[in-house]
Amino acid sequence: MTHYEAIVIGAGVAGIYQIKRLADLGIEATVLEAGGDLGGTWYWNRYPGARFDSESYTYGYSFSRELLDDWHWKEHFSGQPENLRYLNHVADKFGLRKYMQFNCRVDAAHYDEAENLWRVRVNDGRELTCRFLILTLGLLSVPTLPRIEGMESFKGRSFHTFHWPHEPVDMAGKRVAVIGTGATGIQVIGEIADKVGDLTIFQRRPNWSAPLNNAAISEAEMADIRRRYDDIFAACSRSPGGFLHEPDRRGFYEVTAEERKALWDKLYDEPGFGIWLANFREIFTDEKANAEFSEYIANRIRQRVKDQKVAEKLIPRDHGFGVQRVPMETRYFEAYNRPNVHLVDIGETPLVRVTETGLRTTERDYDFDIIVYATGFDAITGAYDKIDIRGVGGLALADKWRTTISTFLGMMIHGFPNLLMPAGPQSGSASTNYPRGIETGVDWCTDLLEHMWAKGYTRAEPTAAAEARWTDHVTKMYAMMLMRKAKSWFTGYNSNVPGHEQGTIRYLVYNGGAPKYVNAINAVASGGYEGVTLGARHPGGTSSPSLASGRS
Ligand code: NA7
Repeated sequence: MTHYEAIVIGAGVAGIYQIKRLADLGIEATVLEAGGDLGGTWYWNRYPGARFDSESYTYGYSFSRELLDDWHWKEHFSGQPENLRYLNHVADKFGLRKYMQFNCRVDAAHYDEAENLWRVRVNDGRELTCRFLILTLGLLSVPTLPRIEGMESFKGRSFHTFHWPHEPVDMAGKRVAVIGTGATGIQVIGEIADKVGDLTIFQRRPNWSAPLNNAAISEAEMADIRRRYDDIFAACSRSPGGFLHEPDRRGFYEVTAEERKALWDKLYDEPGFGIWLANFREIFTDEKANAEFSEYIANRIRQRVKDQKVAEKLIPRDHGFGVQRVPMETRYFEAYNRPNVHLVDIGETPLVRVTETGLRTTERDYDFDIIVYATGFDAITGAYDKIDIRGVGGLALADKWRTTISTFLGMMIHGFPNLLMPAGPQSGSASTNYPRGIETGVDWCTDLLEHMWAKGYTRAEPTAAAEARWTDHVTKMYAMMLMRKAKSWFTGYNSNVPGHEQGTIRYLVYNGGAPKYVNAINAVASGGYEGVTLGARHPGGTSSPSLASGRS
């Protein structure tokens, strides 16, 4: 049996940085990755139009000056192929690939109390053991398909956007259906509308969306960005979302309607999430302020979409702007002005089944060559549910989290010793510019490990009381947010996952903003990890970590 001091599950953005930290410390560790290669989100999501909504230079890792200096982001919002190249560049530059095992899906991870270690079962039949289990599973890594009849019967090609084929898909002249108009559907539709024969969009509920305003980055501009990296990352760490965009601190009601409109006109034409995150803070908390801004965006949609009946269907009625994740778009609304693009409102005429030749709604049959499912993810906890994770006394994590999620700082769980989640549910990473969040989470987890190794501890587990306090804090943060009323993956809603389709709120993300989160976790660390019981399971046992010499 092979033993490691630490096993990291998932070789995405978080797993790559986590193994870098462990490798630098000389710890014997491995990364188990279900995919055929590294990259996580950027390995899987190869659909046309997949790109950052974060400014590229705020998405890259900040840990290495040399890395920052040698990478040239080619676009302000870089696309999937380039993003995957970047992550491969990072792994190669720091020699991380040798620690990674691909095509290794972890089926189970059970805590062995007698030995104080984790037994990890891989789908190739191996059982590995480790002292520390570090889960970097991704927030949106378990795609979900609709539960409609006949999906296997379709004779054309069909795929979820997450499983978009690695080889190019020839769509020229084809009749294509896209189901779903979340961030993904909106990216795909804008990208393929002028490249396919006919495009039919099946929309259940529209989403609020605003222009990405992407542009290329020249050599000179990139040189300037490199000079400003310290300021860029400092700005990200000041902002609630880990972005360059900071809220407008003026009170919504302290300025005139004209001044508000002037800000919105400016933000609408600027790149990225500014329209969402550099807005008045009341947008997120005050129904009236939100309604006024939503109406502003609705008018923008009316101006961009020629057929006013279609425009009205693209305007959300069940939630205001920004209370769900705001998709950023490129030529999305203009797609509906094309004669080859058709909108089907499946809120009115629901999908009934997939047929051999296409889709059937309550109204009629449609024939297609390709069906694209842009139907989202079992977000944030889905990847945890897929592994049979058992803690003290054989308690299944899926059972512990069945009715309410509870964690300590979003990174540890009572009853699951030596299990760390640098970007777990209820952590800051789930609600921020992901790399900014995971660098914080990975550093905190690694600091805890270093503390344990230095002091000779072999077991860490948060107390039930500390976990209850954190979960209560996370829950209270939702109380002031309009977001709590919207059915989206932020609140744990997914119509395709049994148990999550009711829209009963699940407290999955930390809404206090990155600075507050970082203060909270740093206070725990500097206070000697109050709330975490640190101990040596076997008083006589060795505590020194096994170093990277390999030990089988
Ligand atoms: P989302 O944002 O969860 O969107 C999924 C979309 O698919 C949304 O429009 C759903 O409609 C629709 N959907 C889901 N299930 C069905 C069924 N069964 N029938 C019809 N329509 C359905 O996922 P995305 O992939 O777009 O974005 C996820 C994140 O990835 C995004 O936030 C970025 O951070 C990256 P609904 O609104 O539920 O009515």
